[in-house]
Amino acid sequence: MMREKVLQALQESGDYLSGEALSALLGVSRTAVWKAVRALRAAGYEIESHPRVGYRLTGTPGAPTAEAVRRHLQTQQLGRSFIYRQEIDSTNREARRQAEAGAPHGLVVLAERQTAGRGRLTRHWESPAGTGIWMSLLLRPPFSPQRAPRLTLLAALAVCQALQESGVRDVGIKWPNDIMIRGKKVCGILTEMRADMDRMEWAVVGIGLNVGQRQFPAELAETASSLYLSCGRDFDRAALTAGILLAYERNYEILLAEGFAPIRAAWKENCVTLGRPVTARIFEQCWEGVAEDIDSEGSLLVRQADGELVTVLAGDVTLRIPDKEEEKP
Ligand code: BTX
Repeated sequence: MMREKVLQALQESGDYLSGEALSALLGVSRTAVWKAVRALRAAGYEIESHPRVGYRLTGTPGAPTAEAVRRHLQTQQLGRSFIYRQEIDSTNREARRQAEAGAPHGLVVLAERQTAGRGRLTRHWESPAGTGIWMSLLLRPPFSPQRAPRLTLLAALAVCQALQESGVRDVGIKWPNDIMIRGKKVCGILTEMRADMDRMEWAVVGIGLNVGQRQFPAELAETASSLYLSCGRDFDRAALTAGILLAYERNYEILLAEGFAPIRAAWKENCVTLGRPVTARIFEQCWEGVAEDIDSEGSLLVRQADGELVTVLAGDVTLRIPDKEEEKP
């Protein structure tokens, strides 16, 4: 359908596309392009148009704008301050800037598109417009920086719970910070902080969840997935954002009131890593064995072939879980 083709071209471009370029690309008249744009707008897509420069996609139905998220929000604090941007370098960077400028605990920064979305170790995080939830939570936790990995585990658990509550099946956590559906990554988490020896000044928990992507760039096609590709349907990103924030706040309150034990138990129930052979690599170091447990700091305990139990800290570790076939002797 012409509507879908115009939408895809605008999504892929992420910038202005002239009516002329669109009509040449799709092999139809400019009137046909304009009609498709009008139909998309009627269906809730926001498309800016300017004489000479052309069309640009600025919003999609179910976009997690501040107003849309507020309609679903049931939290006390998390997301009550909310910054929504069409485009940003990275929501983590913006949340850090806000934190340094004194923004309160609970601020959420969310962008429709990131131009410099980041994973760990400055890896690139693919964040196109109209398809994902790219957001960062600003927290001012009353505990020491050694406890920071817990904030990442909380986020993984919150995303998992919110997805399950939205009817998503087969979702699990790959230690420490990936959410997987049937072996493919749908969400990544990046936690950063400023702290002195015994107190965290702020922590920023960045969550990148693939929701509506119909396809991924070739280099990610094997490893990444979206909710649409895994479940075969669209999700309301605003409702999902509010669901994740509610789940995070609940877990955070449990952590403060009861400690890590109940979080650890819930986390373990949702983990796909435990009980499986893993290779954990961090820079030059490498451990191989069976993932046995996580400890009270959220570190992974790996039982090596010689029987020794090693503790692998979260952070920049890369964890490989061999495919089922590879596990066979
Ligand atoms: P990570 O280092 O575990 O994963 C990064 C790797 O994941 C990349 O090297 C690439 O192979 C793959 N990848 C890149 N983009 C995607 C994607 N959209 N879906 C699946 N796989 C992908 C994970 O780091 C942490 C990601 C956090 C992203 C959020 S988005 C909001 C916030 N702002 C920001 O800049 N980062 C966080």
